Amino acid sequence: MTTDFDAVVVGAGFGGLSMLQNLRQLDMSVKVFERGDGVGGTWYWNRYPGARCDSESVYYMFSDHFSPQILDEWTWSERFAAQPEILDYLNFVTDKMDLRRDIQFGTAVTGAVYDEANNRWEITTDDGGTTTARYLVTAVGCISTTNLPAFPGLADYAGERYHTGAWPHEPVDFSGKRVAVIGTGATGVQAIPEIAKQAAHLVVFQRTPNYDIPARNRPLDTEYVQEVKAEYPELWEKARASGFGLPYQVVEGSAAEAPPEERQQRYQRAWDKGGFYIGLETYSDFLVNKDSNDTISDFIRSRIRETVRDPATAELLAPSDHPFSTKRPPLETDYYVTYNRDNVTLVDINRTPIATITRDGLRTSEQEYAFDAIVFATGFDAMTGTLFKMGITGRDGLALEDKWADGPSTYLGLTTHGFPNLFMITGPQSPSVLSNMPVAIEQNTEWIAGLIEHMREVGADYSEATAEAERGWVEHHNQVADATLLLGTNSWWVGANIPGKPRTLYPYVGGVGAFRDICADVARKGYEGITLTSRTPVR
Ligand code: NA7
Repeated sequence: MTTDFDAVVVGAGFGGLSMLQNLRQLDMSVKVFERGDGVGGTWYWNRYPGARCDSESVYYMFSDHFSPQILDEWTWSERFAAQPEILDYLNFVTDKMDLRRDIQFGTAVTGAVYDEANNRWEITTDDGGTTTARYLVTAVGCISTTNLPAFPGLADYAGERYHTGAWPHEPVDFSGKRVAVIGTGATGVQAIPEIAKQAAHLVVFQRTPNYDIPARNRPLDTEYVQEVKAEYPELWEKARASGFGLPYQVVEGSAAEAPPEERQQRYQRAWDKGGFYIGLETYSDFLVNKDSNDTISDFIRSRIRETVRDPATAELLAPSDHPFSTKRPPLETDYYVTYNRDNVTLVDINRTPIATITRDGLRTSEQEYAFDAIVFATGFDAMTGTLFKMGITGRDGLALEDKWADGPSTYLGLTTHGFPNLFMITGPQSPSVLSNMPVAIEQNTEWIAGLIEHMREVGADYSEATAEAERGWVEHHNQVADATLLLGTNSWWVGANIPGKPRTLYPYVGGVGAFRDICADVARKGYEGITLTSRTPVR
């Protein structure tokens, strides 16, 4: 069996599939390792009830760059696709492009060490195998290492226990059961209404309320889909040049300076339309102007108070500790109205913290609860958690985890000094989770493939970001982040959900289009900031 490849790619979600396809076009030998037993990444693991994409499905797919044929052949059934349909799509893509034959499933990477003498990466896997490759590309996703907080007593709990990010493959039936959900991020907001429909009683433990926007999901009619398909070339170009990877109509202007009636009308129109339009197509300064942000935050709080019947519950659900969009605003379907059901209770764990998990349920500072099942919707050690678990070690025995002990340091989020020929897809300090993901991913994979092709042309087999270029990128990244309100809010975007994690903005907030231009400029200048040489010894 071959154990040496031109490239090893880790992960077979959107990122891994796109990278494999791009590298194949360069006639490279590629091996993909995927820890799941199928393709899909995030969509393979997150099978909890209600799991759905918050990007509109017609834009949550590979673009015409990847395959115009697939773009034409695939038709989504809903405005926001549910997890099973996205997984079907990714399987469809995999089979259409015959990608499966290069993917080794059920195999996790346990180590990846740069071998300086041979200018190759040595990759070890949990099946005991060792594989070598010139290039190593991580396509491990941004939210792939689950966060299970270390609640005291967790080991003693005797009931059913689930984490939304590692959901069983068999359907879970909550009928007639007493269920707890801990966590009200985008995942909890999707799962809670579905679980409430089944459970005898559901208790939701909330630490921080979010500004949840109505999704207004609906089946897609043929006419609309045909219209979108006809416009795809322009729509994708628009998405690539946009701030957040979506082809929405950017409306410049400050909310704070707008007349109140105009503001109200715009907010209401976008609210009625559903989806992220309210943040993206009304005014453009929510992330940089607190006064503007207050206007939209107030608007959403009013909608929550209108919807939730019990005033005390409504007050708990109305966020006041952070500005809108400084944490990821979830899209909701029946979330707020779920609290009008008789079988649902909301507990504020800021006021009455969870003291311990018990054998039969949990105890807060105020009360004992018994549960048949506890669902942890407690999120992920995002952006760096999975990279650190892989044992990536660069030049001079430097571990990635040590290099980034005080926070990530990258060049364009795609490379990092000291780790030759290592490329990261949607790495920290790239737009990643602040983009509609497929758009960010395609830019990353195309750029990486472009660099490798260029290396061939100039006879190089060694690439490494210079320390100076990296310093420049980190400085720019931080400057852009500092100009926003994002660092002031506790969110997983800044690592606040994981005790001890360095606080810094993990994704790049300068915009998808701006980032694309910067990367294109770097490429045009012969990959400025990256040392390209020939190092492989002649055997
Ligand atoms: P999130 O957004 O990180 O949400 C996790 C939730 O769990 C959130 O409400 C947290 O409260 C809560 N949480 C986390 N740790 C604890 C502890 N220790 N005690 C109590 N509550 C806790 O993860 P999701 O899976 O919902 O969404 C992740 C992304 O997936 C989402 O942003 C989209 O991009 C798709 P907190 O808000 O931290 O106070």
